[in-house]
Amino acid sequence: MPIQNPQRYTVTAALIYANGPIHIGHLAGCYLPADIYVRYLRSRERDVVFISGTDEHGVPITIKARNEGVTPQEVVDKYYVQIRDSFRDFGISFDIYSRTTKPAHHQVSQDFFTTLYDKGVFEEKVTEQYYDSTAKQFLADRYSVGTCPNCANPNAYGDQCEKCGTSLSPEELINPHSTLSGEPPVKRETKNWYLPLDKLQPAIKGYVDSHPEWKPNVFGQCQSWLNQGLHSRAMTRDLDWGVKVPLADTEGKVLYVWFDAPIGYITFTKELLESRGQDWEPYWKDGQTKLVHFIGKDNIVFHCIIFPAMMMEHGGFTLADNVPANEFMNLEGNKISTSRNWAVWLHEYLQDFPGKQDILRYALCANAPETKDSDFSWKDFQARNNNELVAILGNFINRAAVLTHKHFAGKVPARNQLYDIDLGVIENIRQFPAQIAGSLEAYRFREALSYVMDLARVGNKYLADTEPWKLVTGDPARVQTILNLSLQLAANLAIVMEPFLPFSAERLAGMLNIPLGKWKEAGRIDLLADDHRLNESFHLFTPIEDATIEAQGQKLLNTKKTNEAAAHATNVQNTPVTSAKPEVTFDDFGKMDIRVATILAAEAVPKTKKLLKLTLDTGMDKRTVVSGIAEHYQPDQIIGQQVCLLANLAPRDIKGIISQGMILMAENTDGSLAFVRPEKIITNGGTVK
Ligand code: B3M
Ligand code: ZN
Repeated sequence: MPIQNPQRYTVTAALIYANGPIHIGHLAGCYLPADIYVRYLRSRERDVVFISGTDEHGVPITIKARNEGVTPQEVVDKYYVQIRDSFRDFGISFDIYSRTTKPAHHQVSQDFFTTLYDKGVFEEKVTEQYYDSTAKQFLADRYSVGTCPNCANPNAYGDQCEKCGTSLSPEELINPHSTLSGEPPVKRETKNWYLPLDKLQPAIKGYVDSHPEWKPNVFGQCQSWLNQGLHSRAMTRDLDWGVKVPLADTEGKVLYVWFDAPIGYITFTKELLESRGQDWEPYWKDGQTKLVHFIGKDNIVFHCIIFPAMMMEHGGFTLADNVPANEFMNLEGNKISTSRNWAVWLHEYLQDFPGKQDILRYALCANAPETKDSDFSWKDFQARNNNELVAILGNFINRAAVLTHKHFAGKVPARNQLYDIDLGVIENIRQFPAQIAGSLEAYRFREALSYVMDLARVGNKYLADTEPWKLVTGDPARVQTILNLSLQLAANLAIVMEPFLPFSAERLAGMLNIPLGKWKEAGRIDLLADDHRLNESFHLFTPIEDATIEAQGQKLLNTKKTNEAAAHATNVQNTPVTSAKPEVTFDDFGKMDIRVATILAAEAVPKTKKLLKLTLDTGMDKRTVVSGIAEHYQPDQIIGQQVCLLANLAPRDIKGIISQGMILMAENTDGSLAFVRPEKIITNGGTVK
């Protein structure tokens, strides 16, 4: 059961591999919901730390380094900065964004390992592991790929199938091959330390079973793995990049990246609280702490099964209260893919839409893949902005502010007599914050956001129903009441929209000339005092033009074309080479003396249809060649053109003319002919080889 009335919260967001920039899928799947949750908790003035950073170990990093021809350190240094800055630019408000390559983290993970080792938790096993004898390297994790034994995905990695989420060992792959050499691996003995998940299964099951409130996708996946039966899993690897195994005689061995990475949450909490001069332990070791891991669905097994097992065996740690993993977000109907550049990259979005982070935050949250995969489309993005942010939220606030400036010199008018319609609005202002909070506490962020918009709709409807602009001369007292309540509602909106739209909430508070309030103030209708002066009004949101959206569509279309061209090129290369003629050696080819020559003269050979008699300048001599091209070229068409000549063909007598060589022609499938000639002018006699 979830912890009731926690004293503090430790909220983590997945430590993404520092091997590439981040895109909307990352934001929608993990970081945005985490940020919304944490901003809400801060607004509730709860004690919360928000922890994240980059995962800088493991095979995904070394593979990237290898592909780019740089060191792993260079890869992580580059992407750490880029990723950190993208998150900062989108207002993802981590308390710390650190890195697993820091020495402090190596120390914490080694200590953790040593504790488990000393307690006798690990099974020490010498096993045969896949080895690439060409690359001279063990094929840990993603270094081997093959077919998933669970779902038949042909591109499953040696540690996990990304299609069905199952965690794997390389030897479980069907038809494995090395990603280094492409060869099938051989086996070689090596020693590693295993976490006996099979033996720990009852304890893990007890933990998972005690959380039936977890999201169905998370709870269901865990149960399915438990039903299949857990296997013991190596916690060390034969690799040279990572946290060194803290045991004697373990040169060339590091901790498994999924052993050290989640410990990063602990290291970074420690780093944060030590920098604040506070004790970190309560955030991980106190039963009154609510630990929540935000992740994408491919990380569920590690956060719900392996990491809890490590923590249980270590002892003294609080286990996660919830792991609200999202499903995946697609882009315009296709899976987001880094390698195919099928993504909206955060840094590119900001170049195209400077200062418009909140629109993306809004569109991603409104369409978040909370219960099933969802799809991001630019049309939807435009509609969310134009029909919701502009037409509902922005429009309401603008009307209330503009009318106040116009009729009351920008000062909040006092309320007068209240009617049923006003009381209805007051009741809505009172109730909505609790409703929004309820959804947020239950990790239903889409629903929470829709309630925020519903509150803005209440404001819009209030203005539409009461039409204060028509009452300015006839009933100014009534206009005062309507505008007062509308502005109070706007001030409430600033508070409840802040977790979702932090940039706009700040700007709205600025327009209202108030500090951004805390959640406990929401629900009240005295957030703005009578006569309080507003600042200049402006449009919080502006419409996005069709042309802007079309430009984004075009960008994706270009990506698609590039991918198709690349796929085509790959297919062509992969077509097996077939030949109508027997194989020749290079020496066979080398016997041909092919030269560039220029046609000096050409005439038809009498009494033939096909033959032309050509005089050629071969650079070595002037010679006659008879060629069967009369049906394709007129003599005067070809004089002066360069051709390629097989110059050492034995002379032949053709219709009484001695032909000294042969012109090279390419033949089309329809039988038409074309000269094979150098692409630039070449001196006559130049060789073709
Ligand atoms: N680095 C996987 C990923 O980037 C992994 C997450 C670690 S969380 C502790 O998707
Ligand atoms: Zn699979």
